[in-house]
Amino acid sequence: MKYVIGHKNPDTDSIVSAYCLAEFLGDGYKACASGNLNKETCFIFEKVKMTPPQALDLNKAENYVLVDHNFDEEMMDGIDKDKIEAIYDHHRLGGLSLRSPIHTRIEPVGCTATIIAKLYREAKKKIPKRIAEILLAAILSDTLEFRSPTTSEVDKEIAKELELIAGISCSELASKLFKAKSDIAGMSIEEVLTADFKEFQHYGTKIGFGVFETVDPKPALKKKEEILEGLADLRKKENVDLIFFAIVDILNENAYLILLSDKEKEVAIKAYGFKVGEDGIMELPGMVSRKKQFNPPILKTLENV
Ligand SMILES: [Mn+2]
Repeated sequence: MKYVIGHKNPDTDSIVSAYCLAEFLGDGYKACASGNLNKETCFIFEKVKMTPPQALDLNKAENYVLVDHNFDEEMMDGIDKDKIEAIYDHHRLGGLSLRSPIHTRIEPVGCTATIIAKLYREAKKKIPKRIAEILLAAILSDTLEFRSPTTSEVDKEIAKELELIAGISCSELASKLFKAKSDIAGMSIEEVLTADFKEFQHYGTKIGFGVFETVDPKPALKKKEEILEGLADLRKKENVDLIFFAIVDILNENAYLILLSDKEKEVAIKAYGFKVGEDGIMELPGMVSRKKQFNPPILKTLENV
């Protein structure tokens, strides 16, 4: 069996794209969960009454198809890179070095699910209703209902088609998804910090960057002290040099960057040019996207040290 698999700490796009691409490719392909599913992902699979992908024994895979990532650091531990046969993604290239040629489909769109929907369209294959609904959910989730600057015209066009097939409007589905996404009840601080946590290396510096997207940042901001303790633990555990955590206010389109120590403060000030408040938090007006807004200035800052 060939496994279709997303990145570590999977988000809705990683799980949905793995599921739908395995469906599209058909016989011989199976979607595999790349970690615990977040509340938003659980919500959408429950809503359409489908069983989400399960974790599988990675050693048993004949081959892998990666979705929604291409960085070494984001791949599941235990993936044999010689067995990667294809990558479908919408992230910048991360310097992956392989021994053999593979298929790649990487496009600068807002969501991997958009690329999966395009595959159906190109093959003139009808998208089943429930597949349309989960693909639409992934697009709304990754683009924050088209608010994120990662959004492309293609995402909007595909979403319109999916709305019709799924029989649900973007605004109705998005508000349900965002409610599920914002719910931190019953989650430990570590779970909140790592639910959407990515690691990467640049010019010899290891960086961890967690994001929590919410329709109401207040409850998370109230937990600032716990978040700082959690970040200190996580920095040690993940052995990263710098650790950042952004609470993203989806509806007001801004972010609160929690800065653990002077090291992070210094880089954040150089990168973004905003002041750090007395509470150690930097407000980032108009910024919501790690891929397009949070990360690139940090990379640039590390290049110029
Ligand atoms: Mn994605």
